[in-house]
Amino acid sequence: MAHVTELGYMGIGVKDLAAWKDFATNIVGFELADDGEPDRCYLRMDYLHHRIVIHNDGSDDLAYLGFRVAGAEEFAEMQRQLSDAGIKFRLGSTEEAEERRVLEVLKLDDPGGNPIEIFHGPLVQFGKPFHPGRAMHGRFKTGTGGLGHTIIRERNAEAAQRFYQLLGMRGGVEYKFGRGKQATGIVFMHCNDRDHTVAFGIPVDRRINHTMIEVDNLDDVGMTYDLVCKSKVPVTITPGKHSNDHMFSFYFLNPSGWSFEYGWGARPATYQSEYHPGDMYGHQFQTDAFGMGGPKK
Ligand code: MBD
Ligand code: FE
Repeated sequence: MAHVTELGYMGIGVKDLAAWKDFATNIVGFELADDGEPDRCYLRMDYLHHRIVIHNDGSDDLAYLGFRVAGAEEFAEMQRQLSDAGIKFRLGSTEEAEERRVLEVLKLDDPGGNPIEIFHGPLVQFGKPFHPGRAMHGRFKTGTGGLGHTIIRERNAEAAQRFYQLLGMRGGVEYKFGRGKQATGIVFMHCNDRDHTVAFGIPVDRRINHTMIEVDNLDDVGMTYDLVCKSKVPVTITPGKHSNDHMFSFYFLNPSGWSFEYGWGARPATYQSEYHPGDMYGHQFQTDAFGMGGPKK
């Protein structure tokens, strides 16, 4: 069975491209890359050509998630797997693969209607070392864990879990609130040592709730928190530590109105299920960050 190995890239649509370029470089620390295409620009985190594509399309929402498979064999196997399961997909043209700077790409939708791409062979630019948009103590932690993780909208969590299992991910409920018929849970799916690459099961007002990016130096979380506060960027969830991945992180709003989670210090996936009643400490909601109630004051 072929399986995806990481969230390799994501595309987002934005209303205010100028605000995004400033925010992405001067607040988050991404490197801006512009290939002279009038409708888009790219954000880098490592040697890959890009990790995020910003499309100037006005949507202020997720455009697509790009999941990587190891190579051409796995890419062929994945197509058989999807066909056997009756999942509709489309093989991208040469031009569509080149547009994403990958060797081959498939396009499909997940059960929540989120556009999904499966690819292999990203363009890696070892002649262009990552240069952060503003000073950083360390670097973004991508490696075998990929870009990071993202919480997306799914109306049917069981259908979504089956879909991501078909892509080769594993996982299930890691946060469970309440008991019996009243119980609600959040589902976390992994495909590498990152505890989760996609998660769902909370109400979200658009396709995406947040994307987590990880740094390898705790001081960058502290410095970014100060920078966010000083720049009057809204903090959505205060610094704290998650019970499942042990990430020390905080959340802040981007110019599109969904959040980035900026984290450090995660433990590897446990590869055995366990559940948690909440976080270890901190992580106070400053807004209705998960559509689960107003600010905790
Ligand atoms: C996470 O990364 C997260 O965003 C939430 C809501 C819970 C646990 C881990
Ligand atoms: Fe998260």
